[in-house]
Amino acid sequence: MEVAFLDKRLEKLYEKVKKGTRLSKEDGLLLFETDDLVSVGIVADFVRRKKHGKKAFYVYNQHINYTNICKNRCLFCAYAVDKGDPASYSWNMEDIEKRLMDRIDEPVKELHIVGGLNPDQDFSYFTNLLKTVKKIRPKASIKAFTSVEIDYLSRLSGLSVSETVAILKDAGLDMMPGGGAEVLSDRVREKLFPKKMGAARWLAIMEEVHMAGLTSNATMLYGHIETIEERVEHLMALRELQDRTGGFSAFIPLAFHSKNTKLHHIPPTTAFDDLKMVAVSRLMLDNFDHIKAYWVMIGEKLAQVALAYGADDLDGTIIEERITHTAGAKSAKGLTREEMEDMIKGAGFVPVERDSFYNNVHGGLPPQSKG
Ligand code: V47
Ligand code: SF4
Repeated sequence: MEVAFLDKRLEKLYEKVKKGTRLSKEDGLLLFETDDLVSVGIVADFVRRKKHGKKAFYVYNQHINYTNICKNRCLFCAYAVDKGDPASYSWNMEDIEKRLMDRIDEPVKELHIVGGLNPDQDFSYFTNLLKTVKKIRPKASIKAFTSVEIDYLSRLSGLSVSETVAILKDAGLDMMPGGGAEVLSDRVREKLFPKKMGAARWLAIMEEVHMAGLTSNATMLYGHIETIEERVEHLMALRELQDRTGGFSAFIPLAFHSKNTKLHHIPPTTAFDDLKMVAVSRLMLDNFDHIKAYWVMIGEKLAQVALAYGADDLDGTIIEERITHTAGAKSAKGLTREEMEDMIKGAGFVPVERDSFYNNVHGGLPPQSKG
């Protein structure tokens, strides 16, 4: 089918995409620069439909943020506080058990567990945490600890990354979330997260994690001080690593929320930019299976639209999201399975409830036919 694009430069790019030719850095820059969002969306939707047809995935999940004490204190983070702050908390195993038991009657398939770097928690805290969760929820997968936490744990234990991962796997770790990457740029790091690991280390840890047999996601925090070029370089660095390891599962663009952060002067991202980010990610990350539209950050309604701009996954039901809501997110704190499915159907797609590894948890049947 012939498509007339407003920005004629995108026609050539569409031809490349149809032939399966990898997009270059210049293509990435053009995709971000152009105002012709609809055409970018058409190209991204072509790829999305080729990979997933009308399927749109979601997971029934629960978040556990075990502590908000963090020694890194990144400037964009509203969630972390210092030790001794009246708002600080750190959950012990009884607290974790209680959180899990509060929702034990729900069909949770994935536990998403991340927290700050709290110097009072030793290595055994993390293995106990995994074992506690596995004991209470043996059938759910544990997606836990970002690259930043793995790096920290390897230092705490004095073991290599692969040895650390092997111990965590033994204790119940199934896969890793994609946080902590922020923008893979030393310039941005120096300005916004000087105490946290930089691009080279984030990528090196991910590579070792993949080599040790765990899969992970990847993210990019956008909408603050990063340039378009830095966004493209970030996507290309992920693509290059994925070529070598194949260990990334999904990519999640994270829209910056500035409320209660040191960067509160930065306005929210626009719907235009949010859709652009999803679509360009879909196009540049040709070797990633999944692109998530994280409804918590871009809102439920825009997440529906994002399904037609390259996204194939809306993440999860959640309920207790803290990181983005502390920074001013206006989205719900959680959604029911029915709400998730209505969102997807309302956007013209077919909901697939998945586990952490994108298996259909209903074995190919829609959930309502399983009673
Ligand atoms: O690492 C911190 C980011 C991440 C803010 O892998 C902020 O499935 C916006 O990584 N505004 C945590 N973002 C969230 C995350 C994630 C979420 C959903 C799914 C998955 C997955 C991963 O949130 C942090 C940081 O990059 N973040 N502060 C803020 N103010
Ligand atoms: Fe700590 Fe993560 Fe917040 Fe940075 S983003 S301050 S590492 S919790």
